[in-house]
Order: sequence, then structure tokens, then C-alpha cells
Amino acid sequence: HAEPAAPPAGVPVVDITATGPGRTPIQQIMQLMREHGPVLVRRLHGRDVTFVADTDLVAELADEERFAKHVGPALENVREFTADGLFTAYDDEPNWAKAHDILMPAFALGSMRTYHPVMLKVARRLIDSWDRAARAGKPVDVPDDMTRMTLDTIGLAGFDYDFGSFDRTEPHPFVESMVRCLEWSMTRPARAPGQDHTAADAAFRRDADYLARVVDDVIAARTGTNQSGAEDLLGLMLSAPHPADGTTLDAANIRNQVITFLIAGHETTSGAMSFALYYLAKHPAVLRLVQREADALWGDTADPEPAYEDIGRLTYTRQVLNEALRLWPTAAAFGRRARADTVLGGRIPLRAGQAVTVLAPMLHRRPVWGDNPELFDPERFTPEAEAARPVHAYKPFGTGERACIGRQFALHEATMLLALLVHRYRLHDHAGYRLTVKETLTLKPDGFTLTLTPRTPAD
Ligand code: MNH
Repeated sequence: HAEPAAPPAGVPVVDITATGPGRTPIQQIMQLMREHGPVLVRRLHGRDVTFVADTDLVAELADEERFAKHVGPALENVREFTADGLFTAYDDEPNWAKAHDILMPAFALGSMRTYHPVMLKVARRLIDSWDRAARAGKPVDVPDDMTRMTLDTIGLAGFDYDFGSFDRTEPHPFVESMVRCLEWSMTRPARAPGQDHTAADAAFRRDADYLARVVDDVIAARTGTNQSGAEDLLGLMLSAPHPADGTTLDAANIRNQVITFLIAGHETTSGAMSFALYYLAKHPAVLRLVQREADALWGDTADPEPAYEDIGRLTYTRQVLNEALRLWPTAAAFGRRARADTVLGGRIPLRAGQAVTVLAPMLHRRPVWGDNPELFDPERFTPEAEAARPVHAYKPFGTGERACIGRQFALHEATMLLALLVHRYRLHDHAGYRLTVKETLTLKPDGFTLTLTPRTPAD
């Protein structure tokens, strides 16, 4: 990649070397942007990263002719355990296009019909667990339980592999190792020169090896049967020929894809549902509207049997999720690299290969969102409001051909679960929770608990 050019004139340079990025680097840049505006250079140990949240500049960065995905320093570290899996593959790595072509059919809207029963089965595991907590009057740990639910869902829907997360009092060790690997990836670029990180690196290696063993287990469970041609993700990975040349994915790449999907397929969706529940607990009028939408579909049925078609009808619930992802896009930053020498916004010269990072949480608070961008308001996502906004003002799923492949999967899973939960429970903010956002490359509300009581239908 090209050497960074000197910071462009007129763009503020903020040197954070004295304090470092800390444990919340995204929220630090959000704060810096509140002080210095939506374009800035963050300097750390003499290394510069340009961050952009300006609506017009992001629209330019979304132009696939001029810019492509950039695998930045944090993702370079994630590559240590996901290598050329879809998320961390370089744009021009042949396995990106190959795996993309082979796996795309599994993420077309129609495929959600296949995943629907599995998603519902796992939603019921969560509900059983929350029913027990409600009867016992015990609080539930929302992000932990959302993570149990999304991990089991991607495990079963993608790989017919059961993590059994609700049978465990602690998170599955896969989750704990993964979180440590993501933290290592996030903090490693900020290391001061000359320090010794041998112990942290060795611990990372152990965690990464453990993740690889889980992946081997997932693959072995399948190849031991005669199910290898099944139509789920793993089936496609193991046996679908590439449409162009008839070859299948090689064994090393399959491992990288499995680990990629186990991580990308659950961590961000869990955070999105957690933030949505946080906002619902804090906004009773919105909660009432979501409940009304669920009630209109399922009435006072104690155990509704949501149909696949029901989920598309939960339009207000979907607006709530969109709005939660506006304020806290759980994969908050993505890199874009200039394909050729260019000038961004007519004033920021970029050399071929030079990268900038889009900061979605601040893009999502720009003036196109009105005077009160911090206010949680699902009305921002009515069809009329959406049509009136520039298309690139909202980027929780990234952009272009490297945008999230799992978007429909996440939205189907999350919309169904939210509607089922508000249909069944009254949510009590028993601890008067004050939002603190934990960063492990992705974002989650930290230590967010609720207590629950059953709803009577008229609530
Ligand atoms: Mn997902 C890429 C956000 C759910 C699998 N995802 C991306 C990117 C963002 C993103 C942003 C682009 C990153 C970049 O440009 O560097 N993803 C999300 C969010 C949710 C989400 C906010 C939930 C909410 N993602 C999912 C789910 C799956 C998934 C669910 C799988 C089942 N995502 C991926 C994969 C990629 C990706 C795979 C990489 C796609 C590619 O580059 O070809």
C-alpha cells in the first residue's frame, strides 16, 4: 500500500499519542469529531489515520469506481485468525470473488424462508430462559443472552452445529476466546513502540488456536455424515462448484469462511438487538407501538407461531432496529481505499492506495438527520423519511460489493425476536441503567440488565 501523503491542508490533525486510544477508540473519535468536525486525521505514534463522517464525502467514498474496501490495521490483525475469509479478504484476492459467488445464494432474500424455522427454534430457547428468570424475579443480562441466541442461530442455520448456549451458565468458550481475539485486534495497532507484548501475543495465539479447533469440530461433524451436500452455508462451502470454473472452495479457505461466519454472523446482530431493547426500555411510547404491531399479528396467543411472511409485516419493529443501528452501528467503522490518485470533496488529495476510515456513528448524526440527532426516533425510518434522505447518509452495513452479506439474515432474526419479546414481556429498567458502550471492535451496551414480567394482552 502507498505511503501516506502529508495530511491535507485544512484537515485538523489530532495527536492522541499522549493518552492513546484507550479501550473505547470509536467513542474517542466520535468525541474528537464533535470538537473538530466530520473530517480529521488521528495521529498515534506518528501514524496517521484519516476519519470521515461528512455526508457528501461518504457519498463519494461509496463510488465503487473511485474507491474499494480497505483492510485497515485492525482488520489486518483479524486476518491473523480469519485470513482470506469473506470479511477480511483483500479485494483482489481470488478467494473473495469465488466465495462470494458460491455463498451469495444462501443470503438471497428467499433463503430466509429456510432459516426461519431455525431462528424461531432458537428464539424459543431464549424465551424459555427468560420465562424462568421472570418467574424467579431475576434480572436477565441482555447482551449475554442476545449473544447466546445469535451464536446458536448462526451455528444451527449455517452449519447445523449446536452451541447449546442456553444450557450454559457462562458464555460458550468460543465467545470468550473470540472476544479476546477481537480485543487483541483492536488494541494492537495502538501499541507504543518498544514495549513487550509477548504474553498478550501468546494468549492471543492460544485463543486463535481454540477457535480453529471449534471450526474443525464444526466441519468434522458434517463430513462424518453423508450430509455434505446440504444446502446450508457449510454445505455450499464444502460442495458447491463455482459457477465460472466448476472448482469448489479449498480446505484452508473453508476453515477461514467457517470462522468468519461464526464471528460475523452473531456478534454484531447481538449488539443491535441489545441496543434496540435498551431504547425500548427507555422509550415507553415506542415500546407501546412495537407491542401494538406484534399484537395486531398475534393477538393474545400465549405462544405465537410467527409465519415467515409475518416478519415482513413488522415494519415498525424494523424501524426500531434501523434507528438503534443509526445511533450505534455495531460495526462502526469501515475502510475505503482510493483506486487511483484522486481528490476527495475537491479538497483532500489522496494517492492511489491511500485509505480513509468512515465513522458510521457520526455519519448517522450529521445535519441531514435533523436538529436532534441524539434523539431516538424510529419515525426517521418511515418510507417517506427514507426517500427524502441522501442514500449514503446511512451505512450500518458498509457499502458496495463488500457490504454485509448477512444483512437480511440479521434483520429477519432480530425483527422476529424483538417482536416476540415485546409481545410476551413487560420490560422493566429495574436498575435505572445508564448506557455505557463496550468496544471489542464491535459495540455493545455494557452490563445492561432488565427484569421481566408476563404481559397481559391489554398492556
Ligand atoms: Mn455483516 C460485512 C455489519 C450481520 C456476515 N457486515 C459487513 C460490513 C459491515 C457489517 C459494516 C462491511 C465491513 C467492511 O466494509 O469492512 N453485519 C453488520 C451488522 C450486522 C451484520 C451491523 C448485524 C446487525 N454479517 C451479519 C450477519 C452475517 C454477516 C448475520 C452472516 C450471517 N458481514 C458478513 C460478511 C461480511 C460482512 C461475511 C463480509 C462481506 C464481504 O466482504 O464480502
